Amino acid sequence: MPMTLRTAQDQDATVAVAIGDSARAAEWQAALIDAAPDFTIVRAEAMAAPAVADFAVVWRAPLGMLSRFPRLKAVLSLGAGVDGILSNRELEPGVPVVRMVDEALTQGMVEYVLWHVLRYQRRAPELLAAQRRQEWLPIAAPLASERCVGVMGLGVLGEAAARRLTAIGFRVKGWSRTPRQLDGIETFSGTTGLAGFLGGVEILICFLPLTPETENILAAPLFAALAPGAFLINAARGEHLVEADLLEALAAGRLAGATLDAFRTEPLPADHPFWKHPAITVTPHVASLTRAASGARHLAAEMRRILAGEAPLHAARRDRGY
Ligand code: NDP
Ligand code: OXD
Repeated sequence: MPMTLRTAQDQDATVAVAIGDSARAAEWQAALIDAAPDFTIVRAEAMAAPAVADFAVVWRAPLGMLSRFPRLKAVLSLGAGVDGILSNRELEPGVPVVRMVDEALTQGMVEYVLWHVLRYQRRAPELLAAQRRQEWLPIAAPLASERCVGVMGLGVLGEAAARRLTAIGFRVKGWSRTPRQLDGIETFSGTTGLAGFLGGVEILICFLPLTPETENILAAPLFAALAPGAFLINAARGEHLVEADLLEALAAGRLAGATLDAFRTEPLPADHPFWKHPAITVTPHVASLTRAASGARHLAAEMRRILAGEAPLHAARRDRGY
């Protein structure tokens, strides 16, 4: 649902927002008015002259959207992942893309991760299945310090999750593209570091951006390199996962369970096998939602920086794809 935002500032910025969800469009419009009271906010579809737009604020930038705005100073993302924007062939080469970085988004993701990691560590799936059978099953759960959690992607979200998991006692390993050093976390990087990272991991969490290098990474060879009976949590993108390989690894017992928040097709089709699989938990891309109030403050601050001739704080790098 597109809308526009017009400022009364010297440069008279106009921003087009498209998120494809009218309820959230109204919420974002209100939040942007609060965050930038000196801006005038208008729905884009009501714009008489889209050619004057300085900024586009979008979720996945539907085709036909960006091409309506030929004079953009930047495209700002409503989500942390910018794959849906960077892959848009209507994005002009010199136009910066700004990522969503927001404390509330990070906190929400950390809570999602704690929920599922603790669920697996405390053997909740087995206990709940026993309850359904009315079976008293006094199984012991290992302590966090006896569990090894692997975090793929040590960016804004992965680092925050890895630190919190370390703080509550888990043994945490992390993997990134370039070398990172994080207190109390064993870190690995690049393709050469992948095997060392995966070895011994009992709960694997994916926080990678979707790029040509990371697409289909959650596949049979990777599952085989984890500790036998490991769990997978994919809070990144559906395209990271080879779905057939997951089903096969679960059937063979190489993986014990998976929690999936993002899918190749969203909403997940009604007849998809993941819905009813006893070892798969499906959540509908809600691991962490961008909060409009704090997200709009971030957007307003980045737009003001650009209007003032400064570089945005959280620009995606097109050369690396995230
Ligand atoms: P960042 O860009 O901050 O971090 C990305 C991390 O992945 C970096 O550590 C980066 O390495 C690493 N990385 C990138 N490419 C590779 C590679 N080829 N090999 C190894 N590591 C790699 O992203 P965020 O933490 O903000 O977000 C991560 C993803 O989470 C988003 O792209 C999005 O897909 C997903 N997401 C999902 C949400 C949901 O509700 N399900 C909500 C928000 C985000 P380096 O440090 O070297 O750059
Ligand atoms: C995402 C988000 O990138 O929701 O998936 O922020």
